[in-house]
This record gives sequence, C-alpha cells and structure tokens, in this order.
Amino acid sequence: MLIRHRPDLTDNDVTDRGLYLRRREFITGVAGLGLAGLGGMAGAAPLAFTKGFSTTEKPTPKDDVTSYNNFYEFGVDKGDPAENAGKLKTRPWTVRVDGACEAPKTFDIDALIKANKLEERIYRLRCVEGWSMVIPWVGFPLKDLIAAVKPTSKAKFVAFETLMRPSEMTGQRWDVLQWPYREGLRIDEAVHPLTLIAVGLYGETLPNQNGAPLRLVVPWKYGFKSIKSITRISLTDRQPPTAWNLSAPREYGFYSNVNPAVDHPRWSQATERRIGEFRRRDTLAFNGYGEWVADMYRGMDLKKFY
Ligand SMILES: Nc1nc2c(c(=O)[nH]1)N[C@H]1C(S)=C(S)[C@@H](COP(=O)(O)O)O[C@H]1N2
Ligand SMILES: [Mo]
Repeated sequence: MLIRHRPDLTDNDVTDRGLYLRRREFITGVAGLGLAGLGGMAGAAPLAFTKGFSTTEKPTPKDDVTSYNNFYEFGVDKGDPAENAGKLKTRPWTVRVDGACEAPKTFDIDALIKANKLEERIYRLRCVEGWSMVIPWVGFPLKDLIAAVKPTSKAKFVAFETLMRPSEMTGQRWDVLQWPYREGLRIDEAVHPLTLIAVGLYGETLPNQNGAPLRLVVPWKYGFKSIKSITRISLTDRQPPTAWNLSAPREYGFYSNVNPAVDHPRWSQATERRIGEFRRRDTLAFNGYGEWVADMYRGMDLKKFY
C-alpha cells in the first residue's frame, strides 16, 4: 500500500495557537515529500507525508520504539506486545465516529488514510512510569476527523475505544483492566493542532505493537492517554470513563497532563529515563509543550485535576 499526497502543508496547519512564534525549537515548514524506503519489518508499508511540527531532538531508535511497549491487550511486560501483537488482524478495519454530531460515520481505515493529508510529527512521549522516547509519527490532526462528522454544541468531550477481540488480543482474557481500553479528552484538547491520529511511525504503517492501524497521540499527556488500535470515537456531553482511571482513580486522573510537580502516589514524576540514555533527565511541564497547551488549563488546580 503506497499512499501519496501533495506536500501542501502550510503554516496555517500549525498556527492555530500561535505555534509559529517559537519555530526555532522545531523543524516546521514544508520539507518536501517524505517517503521512507521499502523494507523494514514484515507487513510494514511506506507512507507518503509532509513534515509537520516536530522536535529537533534525536528520535529514539526504531528498534526500541517497536520492542519496548505498553499494550496490555497483548500482555503486561514491555516485550509482550512485540511478541504477541502479530496475531492482530488490522484489515478490514473500521472506526465508528458518532455521538454529538450531525454526520456520524463509519470510516474504513484505508479510505481514512487516503482522505487525510499525512504529515510526520516527531514528538516526545512520556510514560507515567517514568521513561520517555522521541517518536517520528506519521498521521493527521484529530481535529480534521472530528470536523468531518460536524460536531454539535453538545460535543464537550471525546471518548475513544480500542478493539475488543480476545481471540487475537489474548491479554483481554485477563482482568488486568476493564476491557475494552478506553480513553477520553476534552473537546478543546481533542481539536488542538498538536493532537494526532497516527497511522505510521518511522515513515511506515504502524507496527501492531504500536497501535495499528490507528492510534491517538497526545504529546503533552502521559502515554496511557494515547490509546491504540481505535475502533470507536464518540462525541459526548459528559466526561467519559477511562481505563486507567477506572482501575486506579487516585493514581491516574482524567487529565494526566505530564507534570513534574505532581508526583504519582507511588513514585516521583520529577525526572525520567529517556530510553537509550544513562542519566535521568528532568521532566518538563506538559512534556515541553506548555507554551502551546497551558492556556487550556488556566485557572485549574492541576493538583486536583491530575
Ligand atoms: N489500547 C491500549 N492503548 C495504550 C496502552 C494499552 O495498554 N492499551 N498503553 C498506553 C501506554 S501506558 C503507553 S506509554 C503508550 C505506549 O505507546 P508505544 O508502545 O507506542 O510507545 O500506549 C498507550 N496506549
Ligand atoms: Mo505509559
């Protein structure tokens, strides 16, 4: 599968909240059509994309990104997803987008990929467990998908669900979480230009262990908000229940913005281990994306709304 798009990303795609003001830290601009080479892992197909809003930090090696994973549907150890997710059948695949909108629709994954302009976004990912990576995603803004179903004024939150299929997702046979895995965002977070639906990484379609065929990426929140292998997205007027909050409400809040000043009840969040590095580094507020997202939380007590 080879997907081509014109490289017509403009600054408008990333300027909604004045993102252009701080370009020095980022590679932005239109850097031509990115097209990764053939090869790589079995089943991976190259994607065509433009370059989007990205950190200039060095990406974590692909081998680490695809072998050190959290995806409890395939087991709770870091190596389990790479070992077990090959069983997951990612075609055919549909995503139902419904709820508080005028034009609910079931999207076929290949049609969805074709209909959206793909861009590469190199983002930091900070897991609540205290490790981090830098990952070159390929995807499109979630706001484009939400716009396509014409949300009504009742759309105050967005709820996401992962596939439920214990025959392939063997971890779903155990009650480590309430399945299916669920996540949620406030509508302003969901339509923020940094919020991505990823369909690839390192220039190719997503490996199953990273959430094929499509997953959410919210770079200023702890990694568990970035739900994998999505089959349903619903617009709603109420804050939706989320898998980790249901499982341990004192430890995992709905917001889960990366915050070095608010510790997890069982460990500090002040520092993190960047996979591949030896010394721990300081964790940044909002994972370093504060100047683009902090406004959304103005006036909120972030100790209370953790
Ligand atoms: N459906 C589902 N999505 C999930 C998870 C999961 O267990 N199931 N784990 C989360 C956690 S804790 C993290 S840190 C990221 C890890 O993404 P990666 O493996 O692609 O780095 O996925 C998140 N999305
Ligand atoms: Mo995580």
